[in-house]
Amino acid sequence: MSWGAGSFLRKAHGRHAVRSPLQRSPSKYSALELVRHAVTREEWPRIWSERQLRPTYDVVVIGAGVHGLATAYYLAARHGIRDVAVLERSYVGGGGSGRNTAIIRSNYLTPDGVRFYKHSVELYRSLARELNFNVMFSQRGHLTLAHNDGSLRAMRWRAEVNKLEGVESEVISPADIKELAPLVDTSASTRYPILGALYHPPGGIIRHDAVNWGYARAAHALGVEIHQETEVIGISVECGRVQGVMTTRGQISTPVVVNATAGWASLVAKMAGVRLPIMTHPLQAAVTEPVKMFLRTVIVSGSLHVYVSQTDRGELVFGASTDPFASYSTRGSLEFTEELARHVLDLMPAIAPLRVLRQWAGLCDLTPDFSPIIGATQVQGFLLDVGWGTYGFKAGPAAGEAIAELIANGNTPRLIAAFDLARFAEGRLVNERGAAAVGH
Ligand code: PYC
Repeated sequence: MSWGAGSFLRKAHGRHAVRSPLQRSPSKYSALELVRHAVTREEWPRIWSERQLRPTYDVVVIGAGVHGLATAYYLAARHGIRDVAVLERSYVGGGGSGRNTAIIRSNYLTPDGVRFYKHSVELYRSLARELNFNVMFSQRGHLTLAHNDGSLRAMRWRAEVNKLEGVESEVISPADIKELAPLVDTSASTRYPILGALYHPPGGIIRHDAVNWGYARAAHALGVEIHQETEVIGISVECGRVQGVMTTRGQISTPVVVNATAGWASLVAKMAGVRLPIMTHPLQAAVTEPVKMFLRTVIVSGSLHVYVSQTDRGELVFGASTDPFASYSTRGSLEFTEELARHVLDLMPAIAPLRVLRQWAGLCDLTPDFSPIIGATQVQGFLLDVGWGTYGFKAGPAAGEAIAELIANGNTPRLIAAFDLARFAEGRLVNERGAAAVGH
């Protein structure tokens, strides 16, 4: 879909030609610099700084999570569009981007989904180099366990689609699982015997805060402004075109607004008069005390509603299914911890002595087909990068890159064409429910 951004861009580039560019190199992170700072005791510069909120920008991005920051970074880095403000009601990475369980994978079910997440994994692979920021991406393999014939069938299907799209995935036996994850109980006598698993070697974990900070630092160095504690409370639209946003710190006029929020996506869209088929549910997670490394792969059990990985610091990070009611609450619950412990111990009885340190919740915007809504809307200049459900963090780089391209060129990139808002009215659903880590 084309939405006429080309004309906006010609204007924007003209203005950039006369404006002095804010671009400057961020301080380089290298072994040499580390030694120099140790010797000189010179302080490291802040990775981004506050700037005065201005009354106009070429592009306003709502949400300073991985999606919003990646969009701003790619706009500046790939398209030279630097007059960009990222507005955040709380702090950088304070929403889903700092609350997820940091699992990266591309073993989806639909060809559109697999292609999209495959590209996102590729961008994640080169992100540390691109941003000069250690995002600690560790492709340590990802196992989705099957406890019944139906799950095994779905995994064979996913493996075939993955292979056709060039993504490494295969169904493996309980004996192979035992080799990859010795503490998982693969015996036939366990309560929910494991029949096999979908093994996805490129899957893994990342340090999610580092991804947010790395994008923020790189975008800021290119001239992008990041405004924390700046909540959007209104979006003005005239004659079908976006005109600007009202914030808790004043009004901004702009021809392009990107809704890159999670948890509040439908409420933000409503400000522009755009209705979204989204229900918001909390998703809880927890982390244990650190222990010596014993679990290399990421383990997911949809039937037991649990996924677990071990960080490089040694903590186990757990998650479950979304809470069974719509809510904007980010509080943890005792029920969650009890259920989680029960299911985790069904899988790995040996970890019973481990203590939980912390639990928290994030918000997931669930669409009817468990695929995102990304692209243009009926309001010219109002773009969506929303509805990621429980898949949002994995998608950030590819979504940000695609939205930046849409803004710069005015055409919807092929990679996101299937995820348009119109599909719900036109019956073109992209059903990714079967690729969910756990039930919803
Ligand atoms: O889809 O891999 C996933 C996932 C993990 C946690 C929430 N979703």
